[in-house]
Amino acid sequence: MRKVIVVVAVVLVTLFISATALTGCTGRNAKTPSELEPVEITEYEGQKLSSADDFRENSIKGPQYVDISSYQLEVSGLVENPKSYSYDEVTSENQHYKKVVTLDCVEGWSATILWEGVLVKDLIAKSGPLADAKVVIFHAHDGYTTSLPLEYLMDNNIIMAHKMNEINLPPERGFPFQLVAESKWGYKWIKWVTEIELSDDVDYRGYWENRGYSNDADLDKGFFER
Ligand SMILES: Nc1nc2c(c(=O)[nH]1)N[C@H]1C(S)=C(S)[C@@H](COP(=O)(O)O)O[C@H]1N2
Ligand SMILES: [Mo]
Repeated sequence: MRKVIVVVAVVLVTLFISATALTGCTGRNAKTPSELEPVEITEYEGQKLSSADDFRENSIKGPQYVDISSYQLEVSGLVENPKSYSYDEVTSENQHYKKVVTLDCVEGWSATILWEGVLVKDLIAKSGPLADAKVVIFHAHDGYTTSLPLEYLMDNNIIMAHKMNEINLPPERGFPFQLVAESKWGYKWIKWVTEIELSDDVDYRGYWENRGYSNDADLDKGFFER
């Protein structure tokens, strides 16, 4: 008999707690405005922007659909502390930066976008680059790779973007992250970034670089190897 009373009491207390929790929750929801899907902006500080739809999708394996619940960004190679971050850790634990930058593809088209994201140099600093590290090799979900000098990334505020024109990157544009490789040809703007690997391999060549495109990829020089 005593057992039955105890069980009944426990059930009642549980019901009471969940009821208050639920009403409390409903009350809060009623007061908090619901976020609507943000809309892509077309102009920023007087400058006309291109749209996320203005890109020619020609990635080596087509658009990648990254499962964000299992996604991890690795910072690896010649660092004191290799790290692995979730999407939320990258975007909530680092200062965000915004900049209008134009992507120029070797095919002759370009797109001017307001990018927003975190600085690659902040992520690298958190892992502590070793003295031998000279190059950063970026890896992507589709197997694509490209590399850039560590110095270029540390001396410039190079953004790894999760937003373009105030919306989250669409899957075709590289969600969760695209490198905004300012002043470099489009093939350095790696999409669907999964790993930032510090290396001493100054001769490393990424996917297009290995197929004849300049490893410097400076916009003001040609894109074929001299
Ligand atoms: N992972 C990955 N990133 C990539 C590519 C790719 O094939 N795979 N293509 C590159 C090239 S050549 C360009 S011009 C830019 C923009 O390509 P998009 O128009 O297909 O978005 O993404 C770059 N980043
Ligand atoms: Mo390109």
